Amino acid sequence: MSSLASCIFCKIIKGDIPSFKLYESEKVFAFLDINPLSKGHALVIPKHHGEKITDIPDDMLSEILPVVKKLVKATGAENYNVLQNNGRLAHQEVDHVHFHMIPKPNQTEGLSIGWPQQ
Ligand code: D5M
Repeated sequence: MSSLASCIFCKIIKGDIPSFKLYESEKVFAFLDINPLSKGHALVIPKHHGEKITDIPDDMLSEILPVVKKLVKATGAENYNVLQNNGRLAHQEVDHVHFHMIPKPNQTEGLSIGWPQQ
């Protein structure tokens, strides 16, 4: 569990940790994943700090999926995964709610998603 003060994603939102920013609004922030599973792998997060999806106010949550959709369209990907992990056993590493948008390359090159097999 990370507090707001030590949360790396809160630091990214504030600009204290650099990121490749893709989108920002009053409630939502999106940036490239530092450890991408494919080219364009993005993370979309609420600016409100909450660990799991159940910790986020509905008005913030409802603004996230349209941003995920915008990013999918921006990549032009026809195949993609949208993932959201909650808790260590569900492979959540960063304790600030985030949605992964992972474009799937058309070719066999590129990395596959590991989570479902683990
Ligand atoms: O995924 C957490 C994701 O967060 C993982 O794909 C790496 C990414 N990450 C961690 N630190 C950073 C920074 N500093 N910039 C960009 N991306 C980052 P999870 O669903 O919790 O397993």
